Parts: sequence; structure tokens; C-alpha cells
Amino acid sequence: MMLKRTISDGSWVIHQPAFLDHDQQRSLQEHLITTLPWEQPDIMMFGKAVKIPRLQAWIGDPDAHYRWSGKTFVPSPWTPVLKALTDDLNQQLNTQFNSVLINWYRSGDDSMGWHSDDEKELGPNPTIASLSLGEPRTFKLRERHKTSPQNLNYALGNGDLFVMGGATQSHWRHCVVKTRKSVQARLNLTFRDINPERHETTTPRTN
Ligand SMILES: O=C(O)CCC(=O)C(=O)O
Ligand SMILES: [Mn+2]
Repeated sequence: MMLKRTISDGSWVIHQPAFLDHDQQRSLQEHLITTLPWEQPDIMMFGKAVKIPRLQAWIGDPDAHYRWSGKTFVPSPWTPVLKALTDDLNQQLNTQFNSVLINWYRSGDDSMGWHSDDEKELGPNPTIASLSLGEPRTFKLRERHKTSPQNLNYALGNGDLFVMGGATQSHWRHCVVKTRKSVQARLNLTFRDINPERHETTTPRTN
């Protein structure tokens, strides 16, 4: 039984340490590192293209397109291992994840800045599940639109499952901070239910 913790009105998280055991964790990490099509795409920062500070792969159903920076991104196909893991999570969490974004933080210099997972393709109150492998890193959550926002820190360790749900993506932001400690690699998988039609129905038509 997984325990939901309400972090503010309508927003909840689950932290389930050691959701994967040691052997599952090791074989999944090995599988991801050796088989995924890793990329380091550019993002625009103050009008300049800079590489994201980590590696990334995006896997899912062929129709799980999403639009970002005026481009449409098509996921790479499932590996049987990732498909089985996603099906298992969908059963346990009663979700319909159809894609997974995998981030590889190669060292303490790699990070992810403050953001919410609030793309239109995810719908209004998405459940996002995250699975961490390798070196523990600090995952921070901070309330938005508040004069004295709450801050929460989670040390997401090897094999930990973390789930965000309800209004968490509209009321909170999250990030993975850099660390000066010498740390080994960390991988994180975020499971998502992406539907491009949500984008169409919420974007005003001009023609
Ligand atoms: O690495 C993490 O724990 C978080 C990843 C994340 O926030 C994302 O992929 O949107
Ligand atoms: Mn995120």
C-alpha cells in the first residue's frame, strides 16, 4: 500500500523508498545506459541555444507526440523492459502512462532547473511517477504563487519511486540541484500520459 502525503490543498506526493530491489535496480540501470538513444538537446536561454545539463531519452507510444519550442517531438519506440515496467506501474497506480522521459545526471554538475510538468499534452492535473536509480540526489519542491512558499526536499535514492498528483504541477515547481559532492551517475525516469489532442483542444484556433 502506497501512502499519499498531502503537501497543500489538492496536491499530493508518494515517496516509496526501494520500490525496486537491488538486482532490479542494477539490471534496469545497465539496460538504460546501454540501449537508449541518449541525446543532449539544446534549450534557449536568454536568446542563446545551450545544451541541457544532462542526457535525455524519450520513449513511448508512436502517437504520444508533444510540442515544445514550436517543434513536434516523436518518441523513440519502447524497449520490452520499459514497456513491462510501465504496464506494471499503470496497474499499481491505476494510471495510463504511455511515455517515459529518462534523464541521466552524469555527475554532480548535471541538474534540472525549476519547472512544473505542465505541458498541455499532460492535461490539467496529471499524475507523474518518477523512478530513481544510482546516486541519491536532492529533489526540491517549492510552492508557486505564495508570499511564504513551503519548501520540501526529498533525497531520492536508488530504486525509489516518487509520485506527484492532484494539483502539484499547477501549485508547485520542482528541480534537481547541482551538488559539489563527488557523486556517481543518477538516472531518473518520469512516466507520463501524453495526449496531443489535449494540446489541440486547449489551443485557440486561428483558422
Ligand atoms: O530527475 C528528477 O528527479 C526529476 C526529473 C523531472 O522533473 C522531469 O523529468 O521533468
Ligand atoms: Mn519535472
